[in-house]
Amino acid sequence: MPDLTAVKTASVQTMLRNHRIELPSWAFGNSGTRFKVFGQPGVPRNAFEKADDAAQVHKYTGVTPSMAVHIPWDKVDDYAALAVHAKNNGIRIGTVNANVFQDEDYKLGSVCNPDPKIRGKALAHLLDCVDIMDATGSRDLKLWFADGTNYPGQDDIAARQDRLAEALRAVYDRLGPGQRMLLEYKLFEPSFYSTDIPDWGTSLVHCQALGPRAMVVVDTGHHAPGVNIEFIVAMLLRAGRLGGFDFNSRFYADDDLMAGAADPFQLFRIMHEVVKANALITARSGDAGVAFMLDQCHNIEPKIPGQIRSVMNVQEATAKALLVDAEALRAAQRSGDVLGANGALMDAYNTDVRPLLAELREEMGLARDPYAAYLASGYGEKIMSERHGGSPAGWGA
Ligand code: LRH
Ligand code: MN
Repeated sequence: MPDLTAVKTASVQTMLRNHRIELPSWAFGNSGTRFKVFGQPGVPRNAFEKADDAAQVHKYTGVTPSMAVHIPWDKVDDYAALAVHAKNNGIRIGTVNANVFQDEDYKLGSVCNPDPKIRGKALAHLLDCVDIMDATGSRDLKLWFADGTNYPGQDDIAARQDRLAEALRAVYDRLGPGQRMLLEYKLFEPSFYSTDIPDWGTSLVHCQALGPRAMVVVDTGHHAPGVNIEFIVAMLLRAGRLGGFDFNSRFYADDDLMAGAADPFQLFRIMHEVVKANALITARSGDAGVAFMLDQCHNIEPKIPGQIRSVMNVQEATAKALLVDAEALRAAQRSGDVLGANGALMDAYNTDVRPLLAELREEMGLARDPYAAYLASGYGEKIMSERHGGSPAGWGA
């Protein structure tokens, strides 16, 4: 059984207290599917209001001091002012996400497009995003490309990789000191025959060709059904190239549901690999370190409570991973005790860690249940009554 002695509990709580989870600005705006985007009352109208809502999640969870932005969804006239606004609300602007997947010109791709003019336009946007990082003090530039093809023969697979490598090199060489590039892969959608960065191997090959500050991002919704994601995590940690996670969950494809909602056991197995590799606590500056980010859409559920619940799900999976009796597990593994080894992991997974987390929050001066505390705060009602006029933020797709 997991060791729940005071000493062990205290060390687990110390790790959880210092664990950081980054929130996606776009989770606070309206989102949906190609069938319908259901608007919700009170959603933010701009990046400043998104930062206000993200600050609420940090106020009640204590572990989400940064908000990732997406350009142009979070375009503002003065990014330094946005960073100051975030700071005044107790958080900071985190990862900058580029967007070269919504402009009419990108129908046949952005940096992989056959047309050099369009590739130039896409590259200019990526370089603008590094300028924004300089203004916000962000460390990470996250790149996800929708680039791909829908029919065999539509374009040359290898030629598109050459175009991609050329653009990534130009961006990598523009990065300033302490800045990193996080390269995200995705199996399919919106392209349905080939995607130019479809899997971790393709992302890793490009990152290794670029240099030490190019890292792979694992979005938990971007794999084929049945893929063992924790195996990929273990491999990327071993290669020193796991730059971050886009946590969400799915039953079928890129559903972008709340992290841990569809498959809490998978999230636990992933965090077990992270904990085992001592990669949980990241140094904010410098190349190394895993960025734990949420990348979700609350299409039908309230946004801020959805984010709080997601953070709690990640904390619960992490707490269980921290409770794995590593010695017992290793001993069983080395002696070929299959059931003993699996049992050591399942004991931790089957441990109810909610009391341990509630106690930690109390020690941090927070409510034991951040979800209930937020609902009781009246903030949701306040923004619904205040935020009239202007256009609610969304994906603008
Ligand atoms: C692509 C993706 C990527 C983001 C977007 C919001 O599916 O996961 O991380 O840019 O969602
Ligand atoms: Mn993502």
